[in-house]
Amino acid sequence: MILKNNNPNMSSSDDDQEKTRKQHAQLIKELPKTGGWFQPDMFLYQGQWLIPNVILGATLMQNHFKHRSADIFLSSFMKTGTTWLKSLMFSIINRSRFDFSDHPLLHQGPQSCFPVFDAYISQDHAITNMDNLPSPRLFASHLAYSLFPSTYKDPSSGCKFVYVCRDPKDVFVSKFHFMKNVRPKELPVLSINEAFELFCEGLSEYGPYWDHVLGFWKASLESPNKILFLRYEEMKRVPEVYVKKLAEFMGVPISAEEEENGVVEKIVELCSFEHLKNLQVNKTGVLQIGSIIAVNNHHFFRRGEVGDWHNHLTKEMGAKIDQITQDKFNGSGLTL
Ligand code: PAP
Repeated sequence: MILKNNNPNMSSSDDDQEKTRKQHAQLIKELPKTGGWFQPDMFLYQGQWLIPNVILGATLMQNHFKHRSADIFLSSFMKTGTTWLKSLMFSIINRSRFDFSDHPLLHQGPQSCFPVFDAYISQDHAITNMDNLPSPRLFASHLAYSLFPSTYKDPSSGCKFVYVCRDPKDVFVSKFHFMKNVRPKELPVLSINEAFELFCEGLSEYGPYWDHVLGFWKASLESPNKILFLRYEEMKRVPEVYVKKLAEFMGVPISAEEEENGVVEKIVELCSFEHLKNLQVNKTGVLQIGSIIAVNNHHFFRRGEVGDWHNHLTKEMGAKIDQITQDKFNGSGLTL
């Protein structure tokens, strides 16, 4: 069953949204399912493995979300650098509003900078609340490119995506550790070997990983002004370059005067892994992700390194992921 994709610019009443929620309950019953990493079940919805609440989020977006030309989605697969990008994008766009020495990031942490769209949209009144947010609105999402409404993706809409990808070996290791911390105790333990096989088969939330990346990669080739495609490893190497790129892409380029005043370095420092990890809010705070799950902020800051997979995977496991990556990306022009 495919839910009807209405024009997201049409106004949508609570009744219409209620209809989508009811259809969603029926939809879930009809989708292929398998065991989840964070919940008992995940379901294959339009090519992506998702938990029910996120499928509801996707269908609400497809049917009721009213986009604006200034909207920017931070899109990513899980564990590819979302928290970092959130901090960077928030501090870049708000750099003249806040003093670096008394910045909201210091007190609230990156997670509260802007909504985790996939979970937030299904909450009561979320669509109305999003309608009331000032432009430019920033949202973070792990949804695949193919799930976004065509009206949002149309180059004439003006809406943008910032996409960040990462070496899948490090993504797997990061996701495995995160899962160990938040997987409900009632579920059987998922060993690293079992999780590895599932990840390689594409069976993990928001997976398959490679399809997720390819979706945004291909779209970024077609519309480079609409989709900024970034790599975590490159950003770690030269973060200053990417602060400038992000600012340019978001329509708020860094001026020569700002550069002279060290604004780029201040943003890099504010958002650095070491700085954020050691803030009190990120040591003790808790993120409530929709009604689904509450996660301690410190779980979003583990190692923040390139190549940590060497400490957790065998050479053979690394080679297996590399081979899948090579096969999947063959002919796409994409290398990681
Ligand atoms: P999410 O999908 O749950 O939102 P996400 O933020 O995308 O997670 O990824 C978390 C990873 O980014 C963690 O990687 P690790 O497990 O390999 O350590 C986390 O440590 C890393 N990370 C968080 N903040 C930063 C940062 N400021 N700079 C670099 N890496 C970061």
